[in-house]
Amino acid sequence: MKIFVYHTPELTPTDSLPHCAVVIDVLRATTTIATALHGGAEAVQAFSNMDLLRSESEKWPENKRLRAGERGGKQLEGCDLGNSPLDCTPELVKGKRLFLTTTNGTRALERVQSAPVVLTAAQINRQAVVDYLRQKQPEVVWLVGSGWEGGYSLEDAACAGAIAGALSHIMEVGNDEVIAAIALYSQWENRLLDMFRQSTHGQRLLRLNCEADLRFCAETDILEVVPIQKEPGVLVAL
Ligand code: 3SL
Repeated sequence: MKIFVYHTPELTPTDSLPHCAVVIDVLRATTTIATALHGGAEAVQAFSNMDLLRSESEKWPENKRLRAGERGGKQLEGCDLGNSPLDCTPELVKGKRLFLTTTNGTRALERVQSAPVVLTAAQINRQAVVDYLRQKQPEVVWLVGSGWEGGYSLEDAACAGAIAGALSHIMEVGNDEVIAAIALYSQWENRLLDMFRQSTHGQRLLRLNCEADLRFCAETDILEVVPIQKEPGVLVAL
């Protein structure tokens, strides 16, 4: 298993695809996806574009759908939810499809949606994704950070390091970013919340009063769910 880390969708190669792509947006899209699926959502369908989300979700029965939209950390108008994982309670999401658009995470998913296997990972379901990779050992794996509007995100790089580090004895290093990500995670693994508070996106979320979200997103290995793409853009619990 050869692992590559790419920090943003923009840095991800366009002339090839891996056997398995793992999209990471710890703050907060992939944390929200894991939480919704763990809470019993039928699926999470990701869109980079709100208009498309609106038209596709119209085709779904009203009592079986939730629209979740975020830009710049804030809930989009016309949506039932923003992108807080804490809103995805089992009472709300059970049996429903979450139609989700976010600033970066859903764009990253779109970027690799043609890969034969697409998973999402966050700190909360890291071990479940590690176990999947350890068991399946896909030949080439890309860990794709969502970043922020084309730029690097500390928390996504750390989560990539957390995954790669746990597989270091059975993987081949694909690029230098893997080594850097492992080193980054080992520096912060016992102080992840501190790291999130210092990161630019963490600060943005704190300005929006999302301290509880930061705390939740910094929890490690608390959910045993592996979100996997079953058709382009549609993720279900494995
Ligand atoms: O960029 C994204 O996809 C979001 O996760 C950003 S936010 O945490 O909802 O602000």
